[in-house]
Amino acid sequence: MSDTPRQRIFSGVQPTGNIHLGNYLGAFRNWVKLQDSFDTIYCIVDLHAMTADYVPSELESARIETAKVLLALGVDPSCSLLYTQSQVMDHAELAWILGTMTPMGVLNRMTQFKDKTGAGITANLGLYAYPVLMAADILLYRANLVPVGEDQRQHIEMTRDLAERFNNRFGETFPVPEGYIPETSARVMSLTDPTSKMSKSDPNVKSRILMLDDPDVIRKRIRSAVTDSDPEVRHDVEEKPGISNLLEIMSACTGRSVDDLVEEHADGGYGAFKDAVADAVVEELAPIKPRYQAISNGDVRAILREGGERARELVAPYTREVKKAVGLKGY
Ligand code: AQP
Repeated sequence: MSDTPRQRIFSGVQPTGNIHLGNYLGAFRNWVKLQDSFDTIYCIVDLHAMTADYVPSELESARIETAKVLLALGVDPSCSLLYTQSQVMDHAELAWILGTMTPMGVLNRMTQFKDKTGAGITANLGLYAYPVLMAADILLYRANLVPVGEDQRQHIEMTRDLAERFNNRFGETFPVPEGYIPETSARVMSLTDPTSKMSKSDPNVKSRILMLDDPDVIRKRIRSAVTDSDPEVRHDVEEKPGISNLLEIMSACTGRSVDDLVEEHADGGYGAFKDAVADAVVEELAPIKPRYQAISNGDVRAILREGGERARELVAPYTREVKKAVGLKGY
């Protein structure tokens, strides 16, 4: 047996609504896959969720619900650390330290901030500094790999940059982490507007498929997915974004290549193709609901409570070391 420590993985999810197919294919499927071979830490990032409008009394049920779905997807608390961000306020402490090293020009280039404020979310300091808190989440645990969807690529780049800045200025402290982004379905698009990403905050519920949707709802959503008037099934993101999105979803759910699927469905018409996509999604999501129904809220609370305790113990020496390095009291 090798004594080399396992590489560490960190990733997070906001408790801001129902988990959808984009979250699952872009990130959470990898969370589950990677937990056998890595030291995996998964966090429900409720401090991030406060950057948009929210109702305080609903935050606890949102945390529980998000954790329950993650457990149903296969996140296993016996091998992964699962907890909520506000249990470990070291996240916010490190974010402050990293914030003092983050140039405004870098934050001004972040596209998520522009997208969210463009969509009507009030621009507050927390939302502007969101990528700094995300960098702190990852660096706090000295993670090596971060499984996320394509939309987080820019934030990972910024995290790498901050790790290097910190190491150059205060001495070698953080590994420079890498994003772990899937090749297919890294950016699952909306079913009603295939030029925008599938998103929890889209007011149109028909734009997404949720983890706990019944098969008939999934079929209805896919049948009504926006496509185009040319009947050929072909992968062409510019000309046929809707069909390309469905091809990628089907490829991710079946493990078959997009080329293979195009060959099979090219001339069969959109109706038959959409039915085949729906079958693949229904099959992929089938085990989730029964597992979800078997988990009690009490079990989830106990898992998060224990996860938070373990996370606090894990980061305490790291935080001391960082504070000492930057000249703060680390004792
Ligand atoms: N459409 C997507 N395709 C692939 N991956 C996606 N992710 C999100 N949307 C897609 C990935 O899911 C993980 C968790 O995301 P999050 O909960 O932190 O929030 P988000 O990225 O803000 O997700 P949403 O659904 O898009 O929420 P809103 O509407 O609030 O912006 C991340 O790894 C993300 O990359």
